[in-house]
Amino acid sequence: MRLSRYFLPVLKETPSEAQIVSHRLMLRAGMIKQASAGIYSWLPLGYKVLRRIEQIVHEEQMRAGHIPMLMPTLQSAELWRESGRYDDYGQEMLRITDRHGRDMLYGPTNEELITDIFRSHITSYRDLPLTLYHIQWKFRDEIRPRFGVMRGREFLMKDGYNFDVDKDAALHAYNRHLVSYLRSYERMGLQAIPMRADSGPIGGDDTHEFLVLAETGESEVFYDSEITDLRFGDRAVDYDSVAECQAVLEEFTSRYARTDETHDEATFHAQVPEARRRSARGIEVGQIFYFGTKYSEAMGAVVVNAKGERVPVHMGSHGIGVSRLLGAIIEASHDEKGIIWPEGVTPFHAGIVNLKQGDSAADAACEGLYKALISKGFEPLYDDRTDRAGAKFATMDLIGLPWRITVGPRGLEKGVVELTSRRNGESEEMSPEAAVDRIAQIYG
Ligand code: P5A
Repeated sequence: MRLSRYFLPVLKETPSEAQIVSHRLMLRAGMIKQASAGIYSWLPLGYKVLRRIEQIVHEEQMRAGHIPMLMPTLQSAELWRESGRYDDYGQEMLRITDRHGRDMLYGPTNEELITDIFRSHITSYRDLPLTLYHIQWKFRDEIRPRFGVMRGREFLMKDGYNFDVDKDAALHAYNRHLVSYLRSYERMGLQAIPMRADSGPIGGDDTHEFLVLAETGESEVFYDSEITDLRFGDRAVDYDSVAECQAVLEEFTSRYARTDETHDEATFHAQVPEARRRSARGIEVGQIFYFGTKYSEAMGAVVVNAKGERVPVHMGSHGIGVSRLLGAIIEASHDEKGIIWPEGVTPFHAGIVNLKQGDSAADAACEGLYKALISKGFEPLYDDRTDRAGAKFATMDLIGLPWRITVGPRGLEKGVVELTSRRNGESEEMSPEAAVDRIAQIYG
């Protein structure tokens, strides 16, 4: 993309309505624009990162054997009356009446809709296990939408639903989700810690929230500091292996880590030596639930098991806050100049800054780099405007591309350009060809 032809409405001023750094930076970097309270338009740069996060989520869900689909945003109130949640959900639910006077709602989650799909088509344990998921907009009429995309009213969620013949099989699905979530967050450059939590309106007793530690997080958390040393890393887990998935669950959840809803001071003291006790704040970027037969019993989602008995199907649901993740990543990765995107989610792989637009050698070298990167499958953002160098650097720092290639007539006389890391500011001179190779290596 050439910046002269892109739509990147960066703001010079710090927007006064934004209280936390990720919200400020998303507005300043021209990623989002508020449409109304808690509802945002995703401008091109923000949309690009959103799509990259979605892509990682899709890849990791499919790797775990979960099946993508798409359900609508608007749902009929009937299904929610069947489960009993129509009244329970209260004012958070946006209720709509259509022209025929039918009660509709903008889905805050999809347990009812997916259970209805399941009961219409599946009657035998032979069709299980089954996990379906989608990435779709949700609406919750939050009383205090704030912090930009962190607590929106309209927000993008990946929500997945497992259907299993009994509790053991459903707990394996729970563990599989935990493993796939650990992998997903690490690919986004985040450490998200599973913590025992409360299940709220979704239901069930088994639930973990995934929290990214950050001062601006809305949740208060208590944990054993040893947990922050755990990394999922590159390990290959067989998602069909009950033992392997269970081992990961045990490794990541055996130490004390709870949100304030389930925190118990006496247990904390009994289990964790004082030097390792931590209390902090965290951003909830996902949550997994096992709720057994709560919905299947209420809605008649029944299968015939191997013994020929009709049993309600065991279920769980599993959510990732896709749009919230942009805020969480920025909270975890920024400096005073702007965002620092982890390579896994960056909107462009590298920025190209032409220090002297109009200089024939600089222009030609930038064009060469731009085309070479594209031909290798990368997306560069080429700042081909006539602005002064300082302004170009400030924009690149603000929007946070992890790598910048700077091209100027003086360097070119020696046959070099400069490759700079956004994270540590270190620069290295090299030939344009070597810069392209280095980018290829980094993203290899
Ligand atoms: C799990 C999937 C559920 O709704 N039903 C389907 C279950 N879980 S949840 O914890 O309530 O939401 C899942 C994740 O969505 C994000 N989230 C939000 N993001 C932005 N703004 C909001 N108002 C908001 N509410 C929830 C969180 O990341 C949460 O973990």
